Amino acid sequence: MQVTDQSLTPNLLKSDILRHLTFTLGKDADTASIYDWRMSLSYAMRDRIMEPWFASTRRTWAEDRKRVYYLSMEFLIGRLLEDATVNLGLHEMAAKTLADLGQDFRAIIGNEPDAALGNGGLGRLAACFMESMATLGCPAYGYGIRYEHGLFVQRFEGGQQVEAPEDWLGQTNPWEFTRPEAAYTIPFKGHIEHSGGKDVWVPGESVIASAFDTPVIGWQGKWANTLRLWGAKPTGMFDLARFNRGDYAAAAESETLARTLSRVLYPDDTTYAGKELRLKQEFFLTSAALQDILRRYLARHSDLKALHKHVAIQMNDTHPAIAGPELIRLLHDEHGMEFTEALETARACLGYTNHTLLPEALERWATFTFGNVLPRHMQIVERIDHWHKDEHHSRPHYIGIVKHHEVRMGELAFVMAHKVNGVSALHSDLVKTNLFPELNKLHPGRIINQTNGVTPRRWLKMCNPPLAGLITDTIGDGWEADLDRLKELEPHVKKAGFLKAFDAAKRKNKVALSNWIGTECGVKVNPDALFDVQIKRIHEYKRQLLNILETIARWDAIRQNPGGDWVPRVKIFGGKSAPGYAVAKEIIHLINDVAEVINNDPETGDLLKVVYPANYNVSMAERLVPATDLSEQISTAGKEASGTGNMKFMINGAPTIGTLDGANVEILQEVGAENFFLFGLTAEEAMKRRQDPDHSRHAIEASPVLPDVLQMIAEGRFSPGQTDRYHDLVHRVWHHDYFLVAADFDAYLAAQAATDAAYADRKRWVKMAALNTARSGFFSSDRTIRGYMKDIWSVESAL
Ligand code: 26V
Repeated sequence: MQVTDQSLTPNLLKSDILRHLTFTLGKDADTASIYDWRMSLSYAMRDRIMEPWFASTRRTWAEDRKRVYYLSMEFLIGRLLEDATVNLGLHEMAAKTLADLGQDFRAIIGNEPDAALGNGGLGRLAACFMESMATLGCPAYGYGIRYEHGLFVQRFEGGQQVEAPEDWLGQTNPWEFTRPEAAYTIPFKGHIEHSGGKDVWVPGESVIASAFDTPVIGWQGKWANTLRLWGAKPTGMFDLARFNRGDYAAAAESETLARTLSRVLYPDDTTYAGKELRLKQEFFLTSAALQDILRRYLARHSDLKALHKHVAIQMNDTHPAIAGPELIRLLHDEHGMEFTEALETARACLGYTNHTLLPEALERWATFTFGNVLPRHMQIVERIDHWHKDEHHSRPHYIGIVKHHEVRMGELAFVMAHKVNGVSALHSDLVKTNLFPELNKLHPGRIINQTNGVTPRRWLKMCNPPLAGLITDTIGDGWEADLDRLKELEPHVKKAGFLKAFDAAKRKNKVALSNWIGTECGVKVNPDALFDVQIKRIHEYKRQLLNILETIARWDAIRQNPGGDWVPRVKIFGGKSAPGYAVAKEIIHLINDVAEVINNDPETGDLLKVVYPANYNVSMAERLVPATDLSEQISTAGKEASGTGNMKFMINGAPTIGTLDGANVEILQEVGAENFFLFGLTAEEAMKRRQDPDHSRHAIEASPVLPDVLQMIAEGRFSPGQTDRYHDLVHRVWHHDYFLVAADFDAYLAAQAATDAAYADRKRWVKMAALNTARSGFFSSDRTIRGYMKDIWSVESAL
């Protein structure tokens, strides 16, 4: 197998780039734009991926290896060019070659659009998993949708979020290969006919799913897998007969459906909306993937009963949970397998990962919608439900897949999977005890844990060259694919020289970020201030509100005592709200309003700044994470399934201020309590606290600070042009504080005071930061994928 390409010399790379510039882009070096250079470099890198890609595919076929199929409605992959140069071991050579050609490498990297085919954590996890599977030599395909428009672009107008369409495919995408030969018909609607003792689905409409392949190259180019994204196309010529009858709109139905199906990513990851188009997208992805999987299997095998020995299918949340009924339909209706056997075969192939406990995000489809869009699947779901009830006579009457005229996708996924997993230790426990307690009793051992991870190639090697360089200088190379080796940094954490170098690496990143903030936000920040960062989707449970309330309290305290021994701080926020999530949008408005007042206050000056760069995305995270001093992970305990941003910060040497929620629990365990700023109610205490109907009023009245902070907001101190702007928001904190902002406020303030004290002691802080990096090895997604391979997929590495 290919390791880093040794045959490529700087001269060869240069001629590759120039050849692509001439023959692929049709441009002369004198007139080439930054786009042309970026495309030429991308093609030159892509050329180097082909050999390992083909070799991996050939090996998998030749050795008849079991393959993993990762089904996900989201792949938040971000930019691919720099990642490719890093994994091919060509980063330095590429940078130098472009410099020789008189080009700015960083600017070329920055010219690539950020592929935002996802909302947040779930989609980014899928992207990290793809990279880790390639690194580990796990034969795998990712299956998703080739959305023409990714997650919307966020702007602020008067401090409020405004959404604009994203257009990543507006320019040619150099990483994808069109595969017109891989195309499947995806049927919808219609009715069921009974003929020959069988139920036969007569679809009312259909589209074609057509494949676009992107190679995913692992570390050192030893293995490459495929991310196969489906685009929708009309089934053929439009209906000429209907057109001739003057029925123009109906004649173009397939065309309209095809246009809309893969047009845009659903931007709401907070509430399940029950929209028919979303259900159609889910079936479109799932059916195309399963048809492709069976075609590939049947090319070499004939016994469909042995499918599970060769095929492992992972459902990323319930979004592709129609995979259960669809695989049964394909096996039973199309290939004649007996129903129960089809069900058991499907279940042996399928795994289900749960990513949220929030009831409003759990998918449930009205049987009316479900039966209308997928009439045959409605029958199959009912049959699965009856079969399950018959198998388990002790199943309580209130448990079922179809209940109250709804199809519950969580229950469906659970029943149709041989393994169900949560994404952190705490979350998996809650999946057992709170989400599926009865199903867990009926199927002991089915629910397991696989704590999330992130790829250290992108989230350390690539995004943080100063720290990555220091690590290599200190413990040698090899840590990139064996992150536990970061432990070897521990003995060095005692040495002044190492700590000085660690501090210098962080400071370099902070200076770079300060400059960027200056241009991007027009705010001058002091790189020696404590950079306190909260970046993630805006959601009430993530409690950006708690953070901004503390910011106001801090501002007020500095003004009360301007001569105090304050630690200068920069509060950095980033994140988008779902377009229809009014409360989240209010919080965004408040943060921007508070920033406006604080940043223009000469009394507090450099002691406190608040910045909120618009349009947070993967590339912005790559800039912010390495420059962060303090990682904000302050969700209401029991609500954040895992978090993965928390891990990125830890790896990059930022201690956490956080609650006992999601993977924070495991971060705390790994790093030790003395290197983590813990505060707040536990999940259990939070549930108890809510039983007091007046919990927020009690908490506010008991707090020496919170009443004043809320009063300032309510009076319009931050919205002088509209003093009642935040009346509703303040009222909610007083009376409907489900996420316990008030209850945790004083504890958060105290924890923040502890961060000031720790930061003021330079040596102590740098040591803490370094220990965070040294003890972060567990959070590599390589570790996570090894767990899935062993416990869920039963698949071996090909390396
Ligand atoms: C939910 C929904 C609801 C219905 C319609 C569209 C839609 C799209 C996405 C989602 C995803 C919500 C679940 C999610 O993103 N969970 C996050 O998963 C991360 C990876 O496991 C984890 O780290 C985060 O804690 C968790 O919030």
